[in-house]
Amino acid sequence: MQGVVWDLTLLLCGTIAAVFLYVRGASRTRAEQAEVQPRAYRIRLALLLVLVLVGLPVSVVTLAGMPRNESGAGGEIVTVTGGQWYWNLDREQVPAGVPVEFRVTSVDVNHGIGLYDPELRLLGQTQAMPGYVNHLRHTFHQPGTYRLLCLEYCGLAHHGMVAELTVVAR
Ligand SMILES: [Cu+2]
Repeated sequence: MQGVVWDLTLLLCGTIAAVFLYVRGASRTRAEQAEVQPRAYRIRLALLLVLVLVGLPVSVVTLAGMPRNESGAGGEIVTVTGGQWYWNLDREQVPAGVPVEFRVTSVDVNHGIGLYDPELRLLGQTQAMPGYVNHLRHTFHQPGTYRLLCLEYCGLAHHGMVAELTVVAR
């Protein structure tokens, strides 16, 4: 998937660069505004239609697969405290098949906590903020070693903020 996104990014960057070069070349020839305006408005309308017709389905399809917070109450509770530069979990194991509620806070600056599966796919995220407790709920369906990584740059050793959580079969 990331390869496709990279190819699309290159294609779009190339298209934008080509448009810039075309506009730069075309700017050397002079024309009256009233003469070129209707055509420019037609192009603008066509681009808007393309954005709506392409952007809307792409948004619907891609957002459906995005991780989101589960709702509900009950289940296992994991208290997570972030600090420069560590995650402190009050337990290291949770059972599979049960909703888990992460209660997340920070002792110093804002951190972002990302919950990753064993293949490092993002399952959910929330902010770790001093003075607040944010809630992230997730039900683990597969046993394994999951990771919690900081998602918000918080200083020199931000990259080292990695904690592991073991999900065990019930
Ligand atoms: Cu960080």
